[in-house]
Amino acid sequence: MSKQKLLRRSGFFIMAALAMVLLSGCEQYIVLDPKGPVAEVEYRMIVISTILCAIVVIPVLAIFAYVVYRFRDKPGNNAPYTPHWDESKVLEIIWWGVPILIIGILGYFTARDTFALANPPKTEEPPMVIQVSSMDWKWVFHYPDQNIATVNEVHIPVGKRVEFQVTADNAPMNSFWIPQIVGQTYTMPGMAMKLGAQADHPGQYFGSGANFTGKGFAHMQFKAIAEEPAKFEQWVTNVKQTKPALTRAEYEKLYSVPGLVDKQEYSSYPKGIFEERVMENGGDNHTGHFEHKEAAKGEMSKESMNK
Ligand SMILES: [Cu+2]
Repeated sequence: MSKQKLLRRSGFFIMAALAMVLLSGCEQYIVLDPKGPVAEVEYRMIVISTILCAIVVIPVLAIFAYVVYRFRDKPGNNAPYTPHWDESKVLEIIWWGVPILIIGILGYFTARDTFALANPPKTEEPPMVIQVSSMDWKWVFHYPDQNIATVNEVHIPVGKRVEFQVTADNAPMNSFWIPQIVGQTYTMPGMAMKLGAQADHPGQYFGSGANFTGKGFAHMQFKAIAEEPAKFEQWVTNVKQTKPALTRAEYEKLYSVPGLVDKQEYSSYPKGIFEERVMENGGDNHTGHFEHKEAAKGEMSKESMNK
């Protein structure tokens, strides 16, 4: 194959791949299809940063293509050869000014949204708390207000603020992620982190661990089911009436025996076991809801950590 043919052919493949990505729509890219206010802010950040990057990337690629074509070595090419220039005020201002401006804008939006999501506005109604433990290789959800628990499936009421408190139990660090509802937060043994979430549309959403944790990692997916508050309450009542209780012995088995389990629902669970496990594993609590273990404070004070 001649060089030109090869070039043309590879160009064709690149264009085809690009077209496939652009034309296939957003439905299969769930991060581009937010279903709640938190995911919407995150989606906006993706769009803003993509546009800002495009301001640099598109002209650079276009100039690159032009330079390669215009100044290629070819008999009879009369492109001027002027190697002895070193400074152009105009060009220097452009290629320092544009990136500085872009980083400034990007930094502003990133800082604004990150802080806004880390400290969500105080609402009159306290958020509903769901405590999440990642284990090898399953997700365990505790609902302290309802006193029920689920494994590998989480239910949340639509239109209500939910506070997820996340930790890893007897397992490596993982990352809790429901792309259409809330971005990732790391789950760590002995450490409780919190993140605010809300679903505005009923539906079943894909949830997953986004951090490699070993053999069963690929199966650590769960369904997040967002339903109208009345239906949510109905589900809670149903679980309370028809499902078995999660005993302490069974809970210990969940975190101490690595393996995959099916979806489970439990009418109750050992009260306070989430807090207890965080304390036992190190007691580094960032939720601001239960006490920080004295010994675990280290160099950070409780006040500074809860902020
Ligand atoms: Cu910490």
